[in-house]
Amino acid sequence: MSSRRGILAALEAADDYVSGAHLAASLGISRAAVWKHVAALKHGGYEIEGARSRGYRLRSIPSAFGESAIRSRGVGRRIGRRILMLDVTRSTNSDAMALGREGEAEGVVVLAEEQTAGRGRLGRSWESRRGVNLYASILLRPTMAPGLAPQLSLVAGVAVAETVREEGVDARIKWPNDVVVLGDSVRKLAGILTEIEAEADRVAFVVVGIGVNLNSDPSHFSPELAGRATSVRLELGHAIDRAAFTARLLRRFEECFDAWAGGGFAAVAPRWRALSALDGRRVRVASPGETFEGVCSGIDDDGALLIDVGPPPLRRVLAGDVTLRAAYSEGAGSAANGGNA
Ligand code: BT5
Repeated sequence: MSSRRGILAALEAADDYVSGAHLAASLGISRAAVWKHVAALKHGGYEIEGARSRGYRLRSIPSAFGESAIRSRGVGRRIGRRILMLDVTRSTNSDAMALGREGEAEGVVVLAEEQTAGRGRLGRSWESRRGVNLYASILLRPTMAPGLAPQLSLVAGVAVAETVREEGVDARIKWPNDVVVLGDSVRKLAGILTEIEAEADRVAFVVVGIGVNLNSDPSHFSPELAGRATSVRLELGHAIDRAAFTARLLRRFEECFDAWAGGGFAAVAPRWRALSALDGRRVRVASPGETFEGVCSGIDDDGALLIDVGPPPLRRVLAGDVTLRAAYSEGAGSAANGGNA
């Protein structure tokens, strides 16, 4: 048995802490080597607590996260008809775009344990810690004009937020594509990146990329994200089964996507509005070429953000970033203070 498996076996057999000295002696290795193996196990998704005077305690083992584990929880007929599980990749969105170019049919889902170049919008990056979260990209072939692609980010936002809420987290949607938890600050739980391949007036295919922080703990986030990111586990205090979550998310996404395909964004907009994090709030909008402030008045039936800037009419924003002007606990917007949307 390798030292690493020996450590794991000893931790699994014990109900309580096992001292580093005991592990080292029983395996004939140094305490520093024990520490290194424990670090590697944690990297692989094992939750191991370390207490200086007591040693190590195994809290949970990584649950199986792969095609069969997801499929056994039930996925829909189309989204997830093929699931490609990668260990490490640069970006699942890039992989799904490549599959789209190769002619792959709608509904393939690319997943990865880790992304080394996970992408956000506008050249931003998505921190993609190994083994703990969800990184998924869905290939779609809707018949639509290229200009409607941003609506699919909104549709995915509804699917993600509703699935996270099912777990018991009061998640909300921050236009256009963030799923957040509101408290003293706005903490981002998930992000969505929709990319398209289009000819002049017709979309060839769309990739909806979804990153959800499921089991990250604070030490997994870079200093820049401290206080600005959270995970389902951090909100609930217990680990999330990634395969079960993924299956539920794919089913819900399929249902939302079908509603959108049949009735346009108007068919999904009420669900989006019920979860909006911004309504009634003073916000700053940075849209291409211009930055301005106003009070958020919700979204239009085509997905445009509506901003009250004083004199009518409301401004319609089709692309950009929005930041809250006041700490969330201040002010009194309709969605604030744990409203029960
Ligand atoms: C997004 O962009 O939020 C879209 C993120 C999409 C990620 C998925 S993962 C699967 C698929 N493959 C990819 O390569 N991408 C997709 P944006 O709105 O631009 O937000 C990016 C910003 O979010 C960053 O600049 C950080 O401030 C913050 N951020 C980065 N990683 C984060 C994380 N893990 N959790 C919370 N916030 C994060």
